[in-house]
Amino acid sequence: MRTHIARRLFVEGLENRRLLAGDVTVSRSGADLFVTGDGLSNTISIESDGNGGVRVNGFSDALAQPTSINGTPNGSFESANFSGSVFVVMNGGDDEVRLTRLQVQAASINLGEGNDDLVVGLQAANETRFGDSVPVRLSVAQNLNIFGGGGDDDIRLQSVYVAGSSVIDSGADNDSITLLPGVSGPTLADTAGRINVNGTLTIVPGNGADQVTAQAVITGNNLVIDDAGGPLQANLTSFFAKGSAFIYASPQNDQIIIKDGRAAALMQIITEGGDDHVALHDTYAGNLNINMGDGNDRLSLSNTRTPRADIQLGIGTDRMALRQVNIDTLFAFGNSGVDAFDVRSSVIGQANLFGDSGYDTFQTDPLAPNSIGDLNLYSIERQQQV
Ligand SMILES: [Ca+2]
Ligand SMILES: [Ca+2]
Ligand SMILES: [Ca+2]
Repeated sequence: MRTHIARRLFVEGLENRRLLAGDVTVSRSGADLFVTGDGLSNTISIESDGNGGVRVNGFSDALAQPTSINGTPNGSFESANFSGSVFVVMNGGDDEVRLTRLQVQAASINLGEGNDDLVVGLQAANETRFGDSVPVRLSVAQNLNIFGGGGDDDIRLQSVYVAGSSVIDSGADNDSITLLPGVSGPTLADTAGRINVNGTLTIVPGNGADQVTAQAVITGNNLVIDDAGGPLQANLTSFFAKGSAFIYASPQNDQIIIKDGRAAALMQIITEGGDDHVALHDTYAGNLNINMGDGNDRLSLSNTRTPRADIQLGIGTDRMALRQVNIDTLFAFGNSGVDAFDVRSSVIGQANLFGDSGYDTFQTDPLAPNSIGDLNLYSIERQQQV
């Protein structure tokens, strides 16, 4: 039995060495481009030919094995006058894919199983794995959809414009989804560099320990992050959702850090169970709704403004810290467990704080006084000046 398995592995080993980076089938059908990888680890770039056409290049992988394009090792597929849609299915293997320097109708990229890497739009300047062509902004006239499938996927968008909506679903396992502005400017004011989705941007990090990093992202409608399971780490800097922002974490220990975030309508953050940490800095929401779920949670809001905040700290030993916030109407509910409500340098029209069961504390600092028009404390056993 053992020799049988050993022989089979040996034969597969030879096969893999010969065809390690596999073959990618590329074809043009009408206006559209179809790219299909095989079960091996393919490395390709899909980009402009610089002359109104499209080009797909194969590259050697990290083990110097060439990726064939339609049977030619490190070959190239070119097609003139391209402005249609791009459909990419990479299948199994650890694929490395880049889509850049194009204006397309719609784009759909399915990375399949394996630990895949995807770069959309601009790439970091020091990357050489896709050759030395200059990557630039990607424009999509309709929808951009990305599926990571199983495996630890690394999905990076940089300087991308989508006139429709976009779904980024990284599937199971430990994925990293990164949305960054162009190298020229790290802010929303950089209209050429930022990520701009005119409809709704939905990010689904799937099961596993996932990281979502976003900077300079603007959505014409909603920004949605909906994690299925496993701890979520989300760092969101300088985003503007012209609709609402919905951030749903998992029953594990999640961390959500927002700096300079803006949601015109509702910003809703639900972290479910686990010991979660949520921090909002320099942020505005038309309506702020935070539910920390059960577990020992920490919530901090600083320099944050909203007409109305509804906060649920859930069961457990929770801490809510407010610094220099401006809230017209605040409701915060501690639920059972020993909770602390720490409020400093804040302007609040009406603050309603419910301790519920447990020995709860309302903390203030005379050196950082608040202006609270109407303070209502319920089931809070202790008021403390720190
Ligand atoms: Ca593949
Ligand atoms: Ca794959
Ligand atoms: Ca995945």
